Amino acid sequence: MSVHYRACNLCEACCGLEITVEDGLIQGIRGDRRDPLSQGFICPKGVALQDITHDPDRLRRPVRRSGDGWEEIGWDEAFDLVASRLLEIRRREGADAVSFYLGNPITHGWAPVILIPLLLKALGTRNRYSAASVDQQPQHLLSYLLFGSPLLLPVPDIDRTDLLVVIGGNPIVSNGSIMTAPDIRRRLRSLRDRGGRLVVIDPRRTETAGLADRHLAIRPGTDVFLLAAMANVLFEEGLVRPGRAEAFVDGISAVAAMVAPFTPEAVAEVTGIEADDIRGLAREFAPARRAALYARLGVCQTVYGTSAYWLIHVLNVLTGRLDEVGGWMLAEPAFDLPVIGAKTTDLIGYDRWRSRVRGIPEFSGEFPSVTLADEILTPGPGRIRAMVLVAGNPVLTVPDGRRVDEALADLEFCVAVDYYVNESSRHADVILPPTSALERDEFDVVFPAVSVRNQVRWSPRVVDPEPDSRSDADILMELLWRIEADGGHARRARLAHEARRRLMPERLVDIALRIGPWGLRHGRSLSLRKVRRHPHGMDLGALHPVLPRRLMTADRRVRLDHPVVVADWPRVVAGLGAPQRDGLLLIGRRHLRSNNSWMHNPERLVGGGNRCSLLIHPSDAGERGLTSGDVATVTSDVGEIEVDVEVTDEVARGVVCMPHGWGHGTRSGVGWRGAAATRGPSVNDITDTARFDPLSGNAAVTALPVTVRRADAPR
Ligand SMILES: Nc1nc2c(c(=O)[nH]1)N[C@H]1C(S)=C(S)[C@@H](COP(=O)(O)OP(=O)(O)OC[C@H]3O[C@@H](n4cnc5c(=O)[nH]c(N)nc54)[C@H](O)[C@@H]3O)O[C@H]1N2
Ligand SMILES: Nc1nc2c(c(=O)[nH]1)N[C@H]1C(S)=C(S)[C@@H](COP(=O)(O)OP(=O)(O)OC[C@H]3O[C@@H](n4cnc5c(=O)[nH]c(N)nc54)[C@H](O)[C@@H]3O)O[C@H]1N2
Ligand code: SF4
Ligand SMILES: [Mo]
Repeated sequence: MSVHYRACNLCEACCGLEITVEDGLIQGIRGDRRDPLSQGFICPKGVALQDITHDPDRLRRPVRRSGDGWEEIGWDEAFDLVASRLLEIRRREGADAVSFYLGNPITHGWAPVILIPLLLKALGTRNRYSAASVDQQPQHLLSYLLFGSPLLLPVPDIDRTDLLVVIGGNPIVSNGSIMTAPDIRRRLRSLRDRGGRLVVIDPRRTETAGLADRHLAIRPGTDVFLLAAMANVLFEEGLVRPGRAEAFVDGISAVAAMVAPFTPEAVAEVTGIEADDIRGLAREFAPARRAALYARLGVCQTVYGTSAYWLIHVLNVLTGRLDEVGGWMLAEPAFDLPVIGAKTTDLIGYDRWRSRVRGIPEFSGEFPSVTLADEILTPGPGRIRAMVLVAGNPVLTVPDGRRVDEALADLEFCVAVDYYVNESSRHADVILPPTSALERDEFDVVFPAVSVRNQVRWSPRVVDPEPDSRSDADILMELLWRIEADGGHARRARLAHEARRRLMPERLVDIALRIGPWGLRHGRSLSLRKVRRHPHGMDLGALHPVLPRRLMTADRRVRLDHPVVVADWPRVVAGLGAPQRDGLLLIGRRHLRSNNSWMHNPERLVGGGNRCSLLIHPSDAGERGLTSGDVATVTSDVGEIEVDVEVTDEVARGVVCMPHGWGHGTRSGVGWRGAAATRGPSVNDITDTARFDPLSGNAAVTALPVTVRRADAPR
């Protein structure tokens, strides 16, 4: 029996795990009490890593499509086949004919983060898509525009604040997002124990709202108006005090003019929040000794995603929270990806080119996922003919999933780097399955950049991978050199490959740590060796002010009235006066035992409260003759689905709510048998690719206009 310590890599909380192993089999997983950040906290998904590791439904060898089934093939044969098909299509149809879709788990491992940019460069394709454009692209875009790097993402200094306003996030369930703060419940409780306050703005009385001093049930999709009105009050009432930020922030007076039309009275009706409450919130927020406004998906996944999230920055800046203790702070990670990333890749930029079919701007070298199916299905030069799917499931996670399904089926060639035959990888010609998380050494290069305390850790593997298996790193490196070898560069490509193998990950991580902010070059002495001496993770302390030093804009200043935001502002102003549609607005939700589309296979995670159901307010249900347990038909402009109903006043009137990532049973040929036996549709079968934030390209999956009726009622 041996005991191992490492970080959980399933979500952004990165909790410390204590894992007991006997004869190569995991016996149990608990929270690591000696982890300085998570202090023993764990959620049910962390425990279920055991099931993922030993899941018999997981692929362990490459498979190739044969007839209507799969046949196992050797790794070399698989790599050669994939590389030759991708290269043949590139030669025939051009570089943009080969496309990538990168799923959420790619950020939970060093290998995809470091290697995929190299692969994209080698392939030379502009057709790159990721889960980020159904998620947080407004945040990255604003960090790029305001601070100069998409990864300079401020987080609320939750452990030291006196007032936290959470807008469109449910950290008690999501465990925090773009905010690595394990055991959020403990942190929010201690905020209240020290006399602080928590305010939640959300159309649903969420689990986080349950802990709050105040919950405001906003009408979905209208945060931009509420936030603009709060800024308006600050200007009107002389509450603007940017403090130290005044020295490096420009454009504050221009912002005053932008928010002028948004008086609390002007927005009260559309937001469903009374003018007095809006004033009260601004008046409470501005003078608080330490305060932060934090927002996530509910704000990003709207047609005003960038403008609304911009106002989160604006309000934090106007009240002197940016870069201040207890406010809106930036981490300084030991592996400084925000700086290294912005300096070493040519991916970073905005609107340098536009998508072929719908003319949507690229951001960071990506097009938004709302246009992926268009680029596959619309004929013409530059059309996507081959896809590389890495750790994603766009059929269930991208709007209008039925069309994504159709598009993937239409490809000439598709390869998936994934260990499940999911609703998307079932379209692949070849699947390359990596080892699972606990079978690989890991070093997190992403989440320390959004952590509420500076921290670093090396996570050694816990169980040995099966013989003849490959990690994500192995797979991506093998594909990379084969692509680089194209056109007679075989020798050079092999040499580069061998150099990368020697460098990654240990030496690369060590170098990055030594030259990074906590390394030798800065008079501190962090190295990989030192980090490895801390098996429970290394706490580098509370966040400290880093601005303007860490700004990466050309003039090292923040332009608050950024022209990109200003140019789109008339749309926001017009939106305030636009007529409202009849019907209901659909929002999403997450469950503690779910993880997007991919953790529904372990039995211990599904069932009970974790199910795909439609929440509807008693009055709305009554009007439609619906009671809990009935099946409802939910119809959008795109299509309809049938879903079990739960009547609850947890959602406001006019709002219905269901989770995404389900619908495994409605599509044939998937390999996760447990998931396939679950009930409920994919909400993305009715979400709409026409609804997106035109600045960042982010999908607007929340506030979807729908109608609801009993499934057995006449149309
Ligand atoms: N309607 C609606 N749609 C949404 C959302 C919503 O709130 N509402 N949320 C959006 C958000 S925030 C996100 S992030 C996306 C997620 O969208 P995706 O990233 O497309 O979907 P996931 O379910 O995260 O897919 C995970 C896949 O990665 C595989 N995987 C897991 N670990 C590894 C690994 O270590 N290596 C490899 N190679 N593969 C691995 C799993 O087997 C699974 O097949 O969904 C988005 N879609
Ligand atoms: N257990 C679990 N944890 C997860 C995940 C998971 O699937 N399961 N997914 C992970 C991923 S990929 C991500 S990106 C994060 C997301 O992290 P969060 O953003 O915290 O996650 P959500 O629970 O989707 O929270 C969004 C909240 O916005 C609210 N909302 C919807 N529309 C609006 C609106 O128009 N305005 C306002 N103000 N609120 C609105 C919803 O009711 C919901 O409470 O969670 C991560 N953690
Ligand atoms: S909250 Fe759960 S899934 Fe997220 S890191 Fe912690 S144990 Fe893992
Ligand atoms: Mo996400």
